[in-house]
Amino acid sequence: MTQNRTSEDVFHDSASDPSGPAATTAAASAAASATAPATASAAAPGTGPGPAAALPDGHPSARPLAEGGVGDAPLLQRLRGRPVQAPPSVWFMRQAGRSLPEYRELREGITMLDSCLQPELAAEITVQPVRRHRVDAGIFFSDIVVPVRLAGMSVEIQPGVGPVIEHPIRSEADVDALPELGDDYEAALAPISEAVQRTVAELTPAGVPLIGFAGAPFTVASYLVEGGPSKDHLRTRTLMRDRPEVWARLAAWVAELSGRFLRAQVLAGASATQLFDSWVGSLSAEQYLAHVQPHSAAVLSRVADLGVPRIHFGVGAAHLLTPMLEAGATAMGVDHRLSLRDAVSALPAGTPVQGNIDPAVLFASEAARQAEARSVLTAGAAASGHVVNLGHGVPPQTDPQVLTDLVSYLHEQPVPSQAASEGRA
Ligand code: 1CP
Repeated sequence: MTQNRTSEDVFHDSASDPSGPAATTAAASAAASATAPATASAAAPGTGPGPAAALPDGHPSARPLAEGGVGDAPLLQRLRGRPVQAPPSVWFMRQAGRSLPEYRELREGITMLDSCLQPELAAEITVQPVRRHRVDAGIFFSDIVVPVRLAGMSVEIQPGVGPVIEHPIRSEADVDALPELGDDYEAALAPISEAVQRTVAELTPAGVPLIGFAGAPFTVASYLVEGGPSKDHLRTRTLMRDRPEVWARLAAWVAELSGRFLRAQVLAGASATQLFDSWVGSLSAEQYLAHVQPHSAAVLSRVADLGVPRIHFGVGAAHLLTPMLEAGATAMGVDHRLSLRDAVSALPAGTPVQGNIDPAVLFASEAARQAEARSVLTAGAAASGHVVNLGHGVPPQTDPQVLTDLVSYLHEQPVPSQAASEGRA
């Protein structure tokens, strides 16, 4: 554990990033000062819906880097679509977890979900990949089914399988019996808030923001209905078609569950959010708009007033990019099946993007990996802001050194100009 080390020991040189506080456009800073209270102006997003930032005093995003906060960290500026003079920003989905030997060591003898609910452990696991790889953000170590457990339902994450629900939700009676999300649920979120507070106490002095996350209603509900991982989500899609009103009650319940989980993380110190709708690609645009988008919008609206960037990510969801943005996201995560260039052209101008290095290159030659990294940087430069990520999570068998080397390679690259990205330079 790190409690005997100061964050300066842990992060030494990254605390004095030579890029310094990032530049903002005149329009973006004018918008920020016009709408946000002085203490939180650095947190106002440049794009997207939502009123002025209302973060608690002392929140890491309420102060700029120069004053010991993270409000203007380059990664956050890029997520707000503001131009930044700084090396590329990068983090990896599933950067915390099984690819790290120090994670496997800490997890010995404790189940996945129990480890998420021990604040000191969850904070340490969140910080591990930041310390090792020098990525530009932490992703909170938790899981999309943690709130299901906190609401009182019986769920386990089985090694090698994923989330397994003891009593799947398949009928109207099952939906009637869903636990109420009252004060008990609020109290149950306390270990999440504590874990976030412990994490940001370590990350903030190094200028590294924490990204909070939640599972979107379709993806979480698909585990609840199927009872575990599923390839085609057939039962869930059948429920949506057969009993749309029952589906709508289930999805609304999940939206409240996930939305409150996400809000607790932001209030406790997370500076950006990501809504994972990993399995939404199995729906048509028509089904998404009718039965899912309003519920995902309900989750995102739970944090809109806090003014932190809201990233929305789905797998195989090229046909849903704009509807997912319109659910109230301010930036879109793109998986590796879609070219980042096509994603940028398909999205409304000014939409920041995140992605999308193919995880397969983590197992290919260094030359192939670096070529993919450069190509993703070039494509991303056509967007108003680009944060580098993989197109999906880090595979457990990844050699951690490959990730560390990829981060340092990315940090050495110039950010290509928009003209170069468009083939004009
Ligand atoms: O014992 C272990 O180490 C279990 C592996 C593991 C880990 C490390 C699971 C089981 N979840 C997590 C943590 C986790 N899950 C994080 C935080 C860490 C990080 O990203 O670095 C996050 C953001 C998630 C989110 C999550 N859980 C998603 C969305 C992202 C994605 O990968 O698409 C999903 C779909 C889950 C469900 C889940 N949890 C775990 C597994 C193996 C799965 C997927 C199972 C399936 O295929 O359905």
